[in-house]
Amino acid sequence: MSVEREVSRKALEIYDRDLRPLAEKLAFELPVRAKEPPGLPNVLFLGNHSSGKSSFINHLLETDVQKTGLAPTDDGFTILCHGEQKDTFDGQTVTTHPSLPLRNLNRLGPAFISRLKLKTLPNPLLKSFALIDSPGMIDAIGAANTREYDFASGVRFFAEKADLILFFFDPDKPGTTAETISILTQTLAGLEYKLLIILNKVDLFQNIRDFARTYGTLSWNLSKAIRTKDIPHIFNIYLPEHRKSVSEHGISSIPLQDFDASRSEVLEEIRRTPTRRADNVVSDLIHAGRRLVMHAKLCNTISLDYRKIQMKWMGISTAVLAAGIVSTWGAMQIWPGWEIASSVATVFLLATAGCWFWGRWLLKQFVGKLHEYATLDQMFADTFRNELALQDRTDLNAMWSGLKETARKTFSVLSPRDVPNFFSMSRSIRKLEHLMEDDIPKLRRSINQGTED
Ligand SMILES: Nc1nc2c(ncn2[C@@H]2O[C@H](COP(=O)(O)OP(=O)(O)O)[C@@H](O)[C@H]2O)c(=O)[nH]1
Ligand SMILES: [Mg+2]
Repeated sequence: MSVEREVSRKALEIYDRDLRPLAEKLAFELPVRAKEPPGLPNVLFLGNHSSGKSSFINHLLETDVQKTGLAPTDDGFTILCHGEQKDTFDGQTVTTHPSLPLRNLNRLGPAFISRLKLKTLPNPLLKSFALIDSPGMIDAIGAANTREYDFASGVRFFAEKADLILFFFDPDKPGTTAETISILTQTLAGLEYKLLIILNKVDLFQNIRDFARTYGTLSWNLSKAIRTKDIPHIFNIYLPEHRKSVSEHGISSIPLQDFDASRSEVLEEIRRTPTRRADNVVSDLIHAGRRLVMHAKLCNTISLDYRKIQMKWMGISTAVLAAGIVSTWGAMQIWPGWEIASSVATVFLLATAGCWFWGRWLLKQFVGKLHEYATLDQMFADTFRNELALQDRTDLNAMWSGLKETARKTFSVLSPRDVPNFFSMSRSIRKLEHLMEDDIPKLRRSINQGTED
């Protein structure tokens, strides 16, 4: 545990010393882990509604603490942690509790908080990690109508803090709901290293062909949604206490012994959560660093483009003004007196003002367009033209899809004028890249040495 604490301390130091100053200048939001004390290791349960998240929690804790059922039972998140007594607290208590590092949750709004619950129970497992149950995902159209809070932001908040994320699917909806896909592609982009994919309720398959078909569909959907090199391993499980009896089916289902082993592996992964912590702290730091580098490079491109327009129109205005001065002087030489010269001067002054205002208008248009995804996509393509031309950089594209919204928010509060100049930005970026290649891997090695000792 002391290695873990030491790694957390060093990671926080790097956040504060190397990442935060640049992040603040560029209105970039660092992950929650960088802002708050780490708190207890925790496991986040995500997935379609009625895929068995709450049932799995009950199975793990060997008690019926969470409500389960086929109809959507929950519309908010529930945190389960250790307490001497079984108790339930509301969201307000959770966010204001001094020993729970969850104050930042307040920014998700009152609708989110009013649906948040904290349950304590005297289960020894919960002494070493907390569990977070989430409301099931639904189709986008339904989601927009029924949820009064930003579900994706809630998921992102807990996912950044989590040490393990279990993503549940069931034979009914193997990855096809719109909300599931968008959470996987956007909200969890870059956090795949803590993700375990679970196909639950395998007892519902009546034969191997059904199982193979669903497994194939799920893999296919995942390959499109999770854009990492390797497709994550899928754990196929069922919960014995919910198993449909053979007589209910009328037909015998597939042999289930093998899936018992798979369930044990998942349970083992959950029990290992505390030891994943130190590794995750470093992975989070790398993830945050990479995002910040990408964001900084993008800011650099945008600020350069902005300054190009600015310089161009300042240059044109100055040239017109200079031409005006020369022409006025020339006019005075040819037609002595002010009569003609003043008209020439007026024409040129108006032309200068015209150019100046035109430049201002173009800059305003440029800033306005930064709220559009298409413009940001173009800026991303310009920034990483070389990298993207050389090979298929799925990783860059995936990171970009998770960062796009942040970039859009940034440029609603940050003017390209306020981005530090090109040289200072390039220096900061180089320093960060060095940190990612050198200092942080060293930190990772220190964990391995620490655990070997
Ligand atoms: N056949 C079968 N049913 C399950 C299994 N796990 C959960 N269920 C059922 O699925 C329904 C939804 O479960 P629940 O835990 O509420 O899903 P949640 O919405 O993801 O939390 C409940 O009626 C459970 O009885 C399983 O492994 N096999
Ligand atoms: Mg549930």
